[in-house]
Amino acid sequence: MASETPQEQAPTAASGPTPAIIVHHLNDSRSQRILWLLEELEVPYEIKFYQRGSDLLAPKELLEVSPLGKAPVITDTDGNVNLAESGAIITYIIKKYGHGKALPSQSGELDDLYFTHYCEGSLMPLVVNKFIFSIIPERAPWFLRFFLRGIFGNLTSMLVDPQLKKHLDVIEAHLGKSGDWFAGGDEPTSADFMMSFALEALSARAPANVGPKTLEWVKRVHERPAYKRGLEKGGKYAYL
Ligand SMILES: N[C@@H](CCC(=O)N[C@@H](CS)C(=O)NCC(=O)O)C(=O)O
Repeated sequence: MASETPQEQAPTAASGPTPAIIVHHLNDSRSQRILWLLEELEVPYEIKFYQRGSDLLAPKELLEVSPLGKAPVITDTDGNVNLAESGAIITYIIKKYGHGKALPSQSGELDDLYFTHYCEGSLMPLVVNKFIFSIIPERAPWFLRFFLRGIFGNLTSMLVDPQLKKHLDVIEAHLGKSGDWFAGGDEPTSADFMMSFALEALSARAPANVGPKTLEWVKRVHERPAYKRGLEKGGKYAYL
């Protein structure tokens, strides 16, 4: 959700010129995508850190910058904008601050568009369900765990895993054709920044159906100097 009144000018990470952009960064979250993007584009930024609670939810302070209280959110002090939703943020930053970087070639435009939207629209709901279904039994009172493991295990294997396998096969086949990046070419584009969180999480926590090309792609992302800088500034990250 976008608004035009930033709540807070936060202190923190970057050096150099005074950054216009503040990244509201939740640990182990999709906001890692934004740090990677900003490092690739060499756009100065500051980070305001938020820590998940023991319930894994974001702290209520995030509600001060975005009504849904989810990460990522950016504040762009040049324009007094608060913007949530990683796809929107990535498109906004590339357009306003990219100076022509991170754009696909003409032949990659459709793939870039597709995977930029596919990630949150179709893939992430499955990833989130898989992780939530595995967490629920472990957080239940001990005497319910055995039964809940059975129920949620069945739900996962009947409803989530077959779908997820289909998606991972499509992704693997796509990377087999596109080469290093989702939209082809020599440099990551919007599609790659979006896909990073989903494929990192699956490779780290549920690698069973993640194909070799997809694992290579995740490795390629992690080897980027810009990715490493974002990681260093963002702090501990669970999905490496
Ligand atoms: N579709 C949104 C999803 C935002 C979202 O669910 N973020 C998670 C972190 S990965 C979050 O804030 N979780 C904490 C919570 O729900 O309290 C996006 O791409 O930005």
